[in-house]
Amino acid sequence: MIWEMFAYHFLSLVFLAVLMGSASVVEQRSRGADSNGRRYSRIQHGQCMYTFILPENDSNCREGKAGQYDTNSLQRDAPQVDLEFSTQKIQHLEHVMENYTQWLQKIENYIQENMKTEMAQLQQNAVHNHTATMLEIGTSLLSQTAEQTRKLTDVEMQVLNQTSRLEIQLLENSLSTKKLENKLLLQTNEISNLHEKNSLLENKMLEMEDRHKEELEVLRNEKASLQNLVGRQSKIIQELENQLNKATGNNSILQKQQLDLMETVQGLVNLCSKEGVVPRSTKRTEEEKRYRDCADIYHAGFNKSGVYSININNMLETKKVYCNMEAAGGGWTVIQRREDGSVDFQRTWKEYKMGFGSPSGEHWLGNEFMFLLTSQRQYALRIELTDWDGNHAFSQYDRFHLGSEKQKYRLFLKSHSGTAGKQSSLVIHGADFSTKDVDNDNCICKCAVMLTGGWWFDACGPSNLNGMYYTLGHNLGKLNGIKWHYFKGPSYSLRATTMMIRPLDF
Ligand SMILES: [Ca+2]
Repeated sequence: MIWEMFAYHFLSLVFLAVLMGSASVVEQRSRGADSNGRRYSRIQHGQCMYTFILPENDSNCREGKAGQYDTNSLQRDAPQVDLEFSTQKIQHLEHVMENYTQWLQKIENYIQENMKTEMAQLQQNAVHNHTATMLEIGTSLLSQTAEQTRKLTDVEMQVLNQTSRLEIQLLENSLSTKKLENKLLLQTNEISNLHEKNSLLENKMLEMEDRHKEELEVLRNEKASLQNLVGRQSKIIQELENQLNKATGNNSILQKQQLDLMETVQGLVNLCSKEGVVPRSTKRTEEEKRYRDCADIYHAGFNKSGVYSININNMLETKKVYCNMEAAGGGWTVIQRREDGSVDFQRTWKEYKMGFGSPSGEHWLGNEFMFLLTSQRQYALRIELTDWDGNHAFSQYDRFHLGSEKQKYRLFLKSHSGTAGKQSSLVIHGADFSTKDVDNDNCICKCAVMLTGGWWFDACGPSNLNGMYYTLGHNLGKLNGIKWHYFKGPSYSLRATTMMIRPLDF
């Protein structure tokens, strides 16, 4: 019961104690009476002061009911009922009050003591807490500073790295610039060397040009000397040709002498044969004398190609000719033949007039004989050609005869046909005969000199079967070869040719 009461009082006064505890714990107590004679009890607790007005007996105050206690008795003067009773009561109350105050003091003391320990503990705790918080703050500050320092160090490292990189780059740049400078120096040196070389070459070029000029002069001199030589050579050739003509003339004289001898021999044979029997050989010659051409011989029964003798009315002497008895029915008197280049066709007017070569091989029958032959009857002309691939072709004319020497052995033709070109490669309207020494062509130039051989050149015309003989591999691109334009073109030299005539009425 005591503890319960204590707890009650304690709880009811804790608030008051706390209020007082926050201020000064010093307490003063005083009692007295005011100017009206009322008693009071005053308690000074710290800065606060509590005044308790005590009830008192007033003679002017009357009590309504005896023994009834009024709740407002503290604020008005109680009526004077029973003074003794009231004094007793007051004393009792004072006693109680004192008890209360004692209790309060005890509580205060108790509270103070408790408060002291608690305060000490609280202070200690506060100090601990403060120190802990301070420590925490310190540690946090330390950690922050550490982080800051780390960051600073990082930044410093970065700055250092950057600076080192920049330094390296600078070094590299300086190195590259040095290299470039070196290269520039080398190039300038090379350029200067090249300039020197160029100047040397220019000097050499100049020297070479000088030398060339000298050489050119020397060559010109040599050319002039060579031209002189050529002139001399051509003179010598001319002289040789003259000598050769003389020799051929001598040869014909010898042939005549041979014929005379033959005749005398014939006479002697006739004298010897008293019985008048004519030998077979003489009979044959008499028969041969009758033959005007190979057609006659063919008709006489000779159908094998070969060399035969013919006799023309106006001529006393016989002429050896080659008869082609096979081509196109036979009976052809060959007037020209090329087959191997064994005979030179670069001949003079006189040679082409008289004829040259051998009837069994390459030859030209002779313009004079051809004129005589073609004057006795009407003839056709057949020209057979062979190229270097073995191809054969022919051109044929229904009319062929030559003019006299006065007519410059002019060519007369009619009606061309054959396989060696649709057009005639001989000048169909006629042309005079030209040789290297007699120019009768229609050109300002000399066709016979340019194209070689003797031919019926026009200006210079599409044919020349008496040109230079070129062998296989050299026969192309030759304008002065054996040409038959409408068969193989203007610069193809043929392999073989034959010109032969036969009477139109064969
Ligand atoms: Ca001319």
